[in-house]
Amino acid sequence: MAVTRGFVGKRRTRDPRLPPGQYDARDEWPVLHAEATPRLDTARWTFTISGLVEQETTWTWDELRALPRSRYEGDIHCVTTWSKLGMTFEGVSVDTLLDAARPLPSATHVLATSHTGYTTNLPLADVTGGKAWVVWEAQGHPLTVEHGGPARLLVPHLYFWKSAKWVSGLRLLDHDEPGFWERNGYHDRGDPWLEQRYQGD
Ligand SMILES: Nc1nc2c(c(=O)[nH]1)N[C@H]1C(S)=C(S)[C@@H](COP(=O)(O)O)O[C@H]1N2
Ligand SMILES: [Mo]
Repeated sequence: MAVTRGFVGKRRTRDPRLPPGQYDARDEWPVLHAEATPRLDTARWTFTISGLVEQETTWTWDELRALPRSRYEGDIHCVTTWSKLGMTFEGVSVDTLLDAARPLPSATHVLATSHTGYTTNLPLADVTGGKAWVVWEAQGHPLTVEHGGPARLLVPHLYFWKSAKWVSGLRLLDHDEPGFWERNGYHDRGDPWLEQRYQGD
């Protein structure tokens, strides 16, 4: 019956928000990390922007949370093929942090670091212009420790391994320096719409 076929066809339509090769994880939010989950005390937690900046700057937990808030509403995409659509994160825009530290003209890349030693590299252009955040809330609740709490980097237009959990800072560099997964075969940039999963993609 035509009506039934139409209905089935519609149900099988791929959500246009899903990049190629990705599926919608719906109610599930997988937890993925390489290292042991750390226990970080917000009383001693800091976030530092260092390297090629006019003013190396460190924020305490309270100082970070006193900055103007910024929200991301949208999708995230893990290279292991799950995506989550319509997520809400809150924190501070990386632009606000860089405005304080003032990158030197020679800065072209950043290396994001974590309190655990995890690293990931990004072109400076991928963390400026409203494309990246340091977030401490997800779905209206404080970020859980499994998902990187107290705070993580969020760079949602790239595969999620760029969103360093337990983030400790950004180091500005005049060259690209591969991070943890990038040294282990993942792509340097990781654009999910171009399926930049592995080196050479
Ligand atoms: N510190 C740290 N951050 C990390 C990782 C990691 O191993 N260590 N893995 C990345 C990868 S591959 C993914 S998919 C996401 C997973 O975040 P989630 O556990 O909140 O879903 O964290 C990213 N950030
Ligand atoms: Mo991932």
